[in-house]
Amino acid sequence: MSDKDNEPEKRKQDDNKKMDQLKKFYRDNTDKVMTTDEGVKISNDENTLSAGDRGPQLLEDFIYREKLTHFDRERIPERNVHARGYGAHGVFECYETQSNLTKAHFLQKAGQQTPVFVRFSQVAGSRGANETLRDVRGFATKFYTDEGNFDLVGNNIPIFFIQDGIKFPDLIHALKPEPNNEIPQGQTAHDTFWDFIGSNEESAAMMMWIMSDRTIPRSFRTIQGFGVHTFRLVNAEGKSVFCKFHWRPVLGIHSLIWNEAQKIGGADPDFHRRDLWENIEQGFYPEYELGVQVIEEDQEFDFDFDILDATKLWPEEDVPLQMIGKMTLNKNVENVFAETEQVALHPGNIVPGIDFTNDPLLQGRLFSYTDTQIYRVGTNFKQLPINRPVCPFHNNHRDGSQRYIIDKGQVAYHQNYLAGNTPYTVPGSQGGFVTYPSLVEGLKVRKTAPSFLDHFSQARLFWNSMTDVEKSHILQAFSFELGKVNVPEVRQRVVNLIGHISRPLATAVAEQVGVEPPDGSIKQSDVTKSSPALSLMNTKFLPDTLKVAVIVGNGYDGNALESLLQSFKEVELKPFIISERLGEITADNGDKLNVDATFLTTSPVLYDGLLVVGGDQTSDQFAYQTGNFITEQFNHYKPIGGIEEGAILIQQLGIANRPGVFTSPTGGGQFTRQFIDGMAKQRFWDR
Ligand code: HDE
Repeated sequence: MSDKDNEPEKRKQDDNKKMDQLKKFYRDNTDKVMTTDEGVKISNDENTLSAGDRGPQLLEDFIYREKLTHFDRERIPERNVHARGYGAHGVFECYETQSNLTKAHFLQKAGQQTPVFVRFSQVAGSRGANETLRDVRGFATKFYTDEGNFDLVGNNIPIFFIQDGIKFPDLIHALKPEPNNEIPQGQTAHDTFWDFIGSNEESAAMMMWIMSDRTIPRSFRTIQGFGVHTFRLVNAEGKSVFCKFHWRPVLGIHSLIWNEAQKIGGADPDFHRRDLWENIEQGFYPEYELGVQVIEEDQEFDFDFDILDATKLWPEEDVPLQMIGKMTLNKNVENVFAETEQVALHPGNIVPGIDFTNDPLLQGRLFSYTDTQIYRVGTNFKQLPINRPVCPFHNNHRDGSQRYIIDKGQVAYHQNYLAGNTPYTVPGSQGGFVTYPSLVEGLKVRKTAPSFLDHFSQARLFWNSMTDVEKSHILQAFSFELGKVNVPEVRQRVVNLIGHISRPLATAVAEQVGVEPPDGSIKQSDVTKSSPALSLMNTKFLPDTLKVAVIVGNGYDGNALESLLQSFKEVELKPFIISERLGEITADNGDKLNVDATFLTTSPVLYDGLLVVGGDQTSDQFAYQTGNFITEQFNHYKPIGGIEEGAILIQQLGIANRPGVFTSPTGGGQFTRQFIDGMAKQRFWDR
């Protein structure tokens, strides 16, 4: 984590090729005269030109016409999936040369830096959706390399629902709000989604992942990212390996719990973007390591799944993850529309040293992204500042709506004499992209490969890898989601599908949603293997940047709190002072403290832990509101600390001896340590 006051770190924000390029397009309107888009200074921007004080308005008013016509066209179509998203700039740094694997320029030297732009998103919701809905999160990165843009357009889940892109519109039509009433927004808990799942066995493994806590992340800063598909890496000698890309968050992978996620949706529908924006503004730069899993060409068929099947992961225990670099997000955008909304990410954007495989889902994506971007942003979307590469780019593409590069000269075709046949192509030895010559043979067919037909082994592997707590959350998730499905037969079909993965789970879900357990003809997968890397309980637990609600009232113990806040700062825990009203509160020693939020303007679900300090001049209402905070934090398994009057309030609720609840009459060293360790642990499931 970067230090807030670390100036060199902060300066790095603007110091890369992409930012230099973008800065040329910034416009600062402060202290400037207002003009029309044609540059004419404006004398009055509040009244339309009218015929007399009370008369009709005049069509000749070019100022009014320009303002309104522009406003009328401000919106562009939202992305048909991943519409709600949030982006940031950063830098990727290579740990050491990967030249044995790839000739990709940005992976050749230790310490080599490449500017990046990342857009996180949720799949189902429209642009205004609440951000803590249960959903897959997109994790899409544009690397502005010296040899062109490489986009890693991934998700926070390593597999996908379907095996062939032709089914994508069906999946999304089922997932989106139902077309007859446009309900529900951004959620999978409805009939058509579960009808699709129950009718498509290939979605079984993904079904398990989306019912896990992965789909209710705590923060964009605590999600993993996966390229999902099998790509190729190709080195300078032309040797190729199969590869999967992973992002791993330095803070560990952390999630919300369902009840909390639902309440946050009301308390702060912008929860994830606010978290990302605030942390970057404060200099707490989110970091993610990039890792690759590699399978040699001659090992392609050594696995009990097809490595081209996007509904399968490569267990890390079988194919280890090698960390090759780190990304730091260190700058918020200047303008969300110009940058985040207009960015066009595309899995087809690759650079020499990276190539595609025959993964049919990847192949399907290669078509769709450019197509939708031309529709959504326009023919010349690649010329927009956020999308253009940082290396030179020249070709014979011309014209089209809103083109603003002015290509000089009379020639716009290849094979010419007039311009010395420029722009010219170069062979692979000089950086020209050469497709890896993989062997392809076979009949033209429309069918699923037989090697893609095992749908349950990895669903079972995932289930086997979960701890009891995670399993109970999956059961609750199924019970909620299917509980919202109106047609019993749809619920039954999903329960039957779960029966192939775990009969006890299917039986428990059936009981919750009022249908029959799977009948005896349905066989549960006999896979016994597990992959510990898949459990969120095996991630890292750090106190850094966690939010502590600190409830304080007038007459609080000034010395005790001062010392606690100092200790929080040292481990980058972020305290938020909560009290009855905004303004200042006064300690017993005369110290003053500024209140960040009141019981009315905030909510316990927005904090990772709670410290109750209280004060000896507080009201009954204060005690009542504090009690609500404590109960909610307790029910969500979060750490709770109390000193002075706060300790008494906690004792009165009868929870002082429960796991993760720390009290002390006066605070002090041991209490501070216990509380900070408790914060790092984040949840006390044994409560
Ligand atoms: Fe996408 N997907 N997708 N997708 N996807 C889009 O492209 C599509 C898939 C992903 O922040 C769209 O520009 C098809 C897998 C992300 O701008 C669209 C198929 C994965 C984003 C599209 C898939 C993703 C998108 C909508 C099946 C994880 C947001 C707007 C073959 C590896 C990128 C747009 C951003 C966006 C199509 C499957 C991730 C319609 C046809 C698998 C993160 O083109």
